[in-house]
Amino acid sequence: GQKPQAWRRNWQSLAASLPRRPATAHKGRFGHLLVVAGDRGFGGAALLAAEAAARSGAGLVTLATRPEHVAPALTRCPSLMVQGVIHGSELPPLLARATAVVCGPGLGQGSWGQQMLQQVLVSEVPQILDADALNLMATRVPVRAGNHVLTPHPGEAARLLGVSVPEVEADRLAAAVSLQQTFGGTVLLKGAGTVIVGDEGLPTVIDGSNPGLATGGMGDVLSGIIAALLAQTGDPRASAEMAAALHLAAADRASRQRGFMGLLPMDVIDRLPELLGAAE
Ligand code: NPW
Ligand code: AMP
Ligand code: MG
Repeated sequence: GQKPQAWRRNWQSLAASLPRRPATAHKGRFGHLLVVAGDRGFGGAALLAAEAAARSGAGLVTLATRPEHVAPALTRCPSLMVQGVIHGSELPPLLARATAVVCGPGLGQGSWGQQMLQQVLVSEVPQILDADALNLMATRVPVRAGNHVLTPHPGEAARLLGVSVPEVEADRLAAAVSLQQTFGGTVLLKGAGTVIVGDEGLPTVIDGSNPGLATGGMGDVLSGIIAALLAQTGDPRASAEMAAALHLAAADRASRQRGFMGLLPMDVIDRLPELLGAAE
């Protein structure tokens, strides 16, 4: 028969590659994630990514954010280690302790965000680059090929490729492949029928759609999930695939309960542990 252009996958088929948790497990085995996020006005994006990561089994999560977000973040989620940072020079000691880093949710495109992104890009830490990290890459900051996962939505993909959103949407598979060829690493193109492309092998499409996800902050949750799985597995592509399927399965559960309208990122985050637990 004809060769498939892409593998179509769902949560059930991907859950098997999750790391095991033996009875003797301790937090040091499940990675230390650094979340670099949240310029002025976008503290929520940082917190959503960090809390989603904590609910996705990361051993430790440190959030590096604008100092004004420290107190609200600790009030909301005291299991996080929250560091207020002002200059890029404050990041390397935090990066040195991280097994993975996610940079971009609510990062802004000003000098604060640029400094933070520069430090992440020069580090060797496996990294998820999302949102404003991608917007900065599209205009100012060159990315080196390597151990990153890029997670553009169609608007961000269009900026990175220098084309329009309808052009991206007209052939999502081709857009994702083109991004991977240009920037290297693993590329996850968001939206209904999320596409994941790595260095080798066929692309993966995560089957299914959920209009409840079409609201602010849902992408920040996805970044946190991918990053937490990357901190645990060290495998960028498998983490991206599992996370996209898990994010959709959690949204499907939440929307069965509450419907599509008014679904919030926290509703999705709340469903993560039960899905992860059932998959073990
Ligand atoms: P249009 O309108 O269709 O032409 P932006 P952002 C397009 C932070 N956030 N299919 C669409 O274009 C983020 O982390 C903070 C097709 C749309 O106008 C970022 O740092 C929150 N097109 C920052 O805000 C919660 C699609 O892209 C444009 C598409 C800006 O990020 C919200 C929007 O993209 C947010 O996460 C699709 N599926 N999806 C917080 N609580 O702190 C998007 N587009 O201009 O990159 O803005 O995504 O809101
Ligand atoms: P962002 O635009 O960065 O907030 O990301 C939105 C997140 O929700 C991504 O993970 C998208 O794949 C997902 N999403 C948005 N709309 C849909 C949809 N209609 N079906 C499935 N996933 C969606
Ligand atoms: Mg986003």
